[in-house]
Amino acid sequence: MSQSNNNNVIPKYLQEYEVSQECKDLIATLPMEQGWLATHLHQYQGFWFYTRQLQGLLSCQKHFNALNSDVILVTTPKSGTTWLKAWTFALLNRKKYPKMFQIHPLLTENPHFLVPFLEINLYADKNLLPDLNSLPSPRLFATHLPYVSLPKSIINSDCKIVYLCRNPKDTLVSLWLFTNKVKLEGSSTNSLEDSFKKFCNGVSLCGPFWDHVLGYWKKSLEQSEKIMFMRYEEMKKNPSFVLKELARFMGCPFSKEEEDEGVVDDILKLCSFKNLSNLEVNKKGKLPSGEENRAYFRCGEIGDSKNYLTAEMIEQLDTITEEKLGQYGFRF
Ligand code: PAP
Repeated sequence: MSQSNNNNVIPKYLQEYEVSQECKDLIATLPMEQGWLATHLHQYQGFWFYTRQLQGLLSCQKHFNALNSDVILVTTPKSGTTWLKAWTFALLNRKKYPKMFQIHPLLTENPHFLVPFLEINLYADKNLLPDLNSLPSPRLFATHLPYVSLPKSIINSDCKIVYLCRNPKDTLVSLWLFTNKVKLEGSSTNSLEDSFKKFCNGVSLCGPFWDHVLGYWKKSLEQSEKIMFMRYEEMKKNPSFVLKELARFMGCPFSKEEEDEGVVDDILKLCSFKNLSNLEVNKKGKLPSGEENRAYFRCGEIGDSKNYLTAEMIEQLDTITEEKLGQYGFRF
């Protein structure tokens, strides 16, 4: 079967894309490992990216112009990206959709459709640059890029960065189950043992996980006005407090009237795992890139990883976390 015929049956996100000559030349010089989902991961600027993401990274580093009013969501994969996209989208658009349980884009579209990734969606095509000028302000974008790989305009402008991470045990298990779920039917599944080893060695999407977290943790301590550092576990345990902090950070704090009218609770309810995962669009729909929306909703709990990881695995992950982050005062 020819590549083009073959690509007709392979979802877009699993297709191998032609990358630019610049990207090919770079790849030839980079360390490479087998990917979790895509065929390869390439190590660039100290982190691991799949081929198409590397193309997008180079392109957005060169072409993305952040505006002072932009809000950039940065997450380690599987740390609650979908949830954070929903929260921030709902926060910024709450005046536009006052009857949010009747008419709201989140009721009919997946959060990933509403808040695109820079390097994975907007800049991933070697032949096409997005026109982002007509987007309403404040523009909302997402990325999984580590701090060292961010486009310079994000660092140098006054745009806001919202960073979200999650404890590495739940992150790993969520990533492992997700990649097996969205693999091509009939292809071999990743074993937990192999995925665990790779994750511990830093060879995971935008890994090493701990370096990703540390990069943003250090910067958030230096620049708390610019970078808000969030944890999935805090969102789960204290949602209304964190949502209000987030709104304040993003420059759209809740008014007393809004709080009295229950807008905080409404947004939390709209974006809850229960509500989003039960919507028709998230049960049956797909993203333009082909992933089934339901793959982004599994159980959404803290500590579910203990049902999969052995005691030794848990100990090893805890030890790495303490070794790598403990000295910086960071704990999950
Ligand atoms: P991404 O980084 O690939 O975009 P991301 O959304 O971070 O994915 O990961 C999905 C995780 O967030 C899943 O976690 P789990 O595997 O441990 O269950 C998913 O269930 C969880 N999730 C998605 N939506 C919500 C939500 N509304 N509330 C809480 N957790 C959620």
